[in-house]
Amino acid sequence: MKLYYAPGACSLASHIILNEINVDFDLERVNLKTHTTEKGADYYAINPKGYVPALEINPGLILTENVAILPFLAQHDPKQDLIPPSGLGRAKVLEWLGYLNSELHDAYAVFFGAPLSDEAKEKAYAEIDRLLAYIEKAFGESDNDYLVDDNFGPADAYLFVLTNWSKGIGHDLTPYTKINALRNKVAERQSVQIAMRDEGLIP
Ligand SMILES: N[C@@H](CCC(=O)N[C@@H](CS)C(=O)NCC(=O)O)C(=O)O
Repeated sequence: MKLYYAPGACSLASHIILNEINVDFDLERVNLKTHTTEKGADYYAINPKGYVPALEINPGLILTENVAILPFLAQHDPKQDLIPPSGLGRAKVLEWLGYLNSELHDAYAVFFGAPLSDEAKEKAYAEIDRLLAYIEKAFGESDNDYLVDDNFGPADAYLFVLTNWSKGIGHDLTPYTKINALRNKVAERQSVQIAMRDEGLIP
């Protein structure tokens, strides 16, 4: 398998899950400005959507979209801990992935387009806060160690990656004590440390 990624982008969640499942995989960095890969390939020819992540499962067989790639990779976990194979537990993981992808990811993405006025920034921070407040409350009211039950999984990796962006956009994460506790636990995982190091995000 090969993951097309950009350092620190949402593709980091797939990178983390690849490290968790103990498979051989390659990485190829994508320059999202020029849409070329580090090997000089035209990225549009690999993923016509132009964005990361893209997972090459076999030569020429490409899977895109976080909500498809993350459960696909997680189900390859030999211990079957990352995502339940069926039933409500699996649906709960997909429920979180849907929320993170279509709500929280979009709210952060506003900062990665054209520069925002101060007023637009305040509105965008407020939207991120509204979405995080839901997570803080829902997760805080559960007895779970992770977003779904007590097992780390793709939704935790995705939330970790999205909230990593707060610093770069000047958004204050400190009020979210439950989310921060979860983030700290996720950050300690070897899979996360290795992925971040391999993407050049930490020494
Ligand atoms: N719907 C896509 C969105 C992926 C996405 O937004 N990727 C960003 C990085 S986090 C990207 O590549 N942006 C560059 C671009 O759209 O050209 C998914 O969930 O996989």
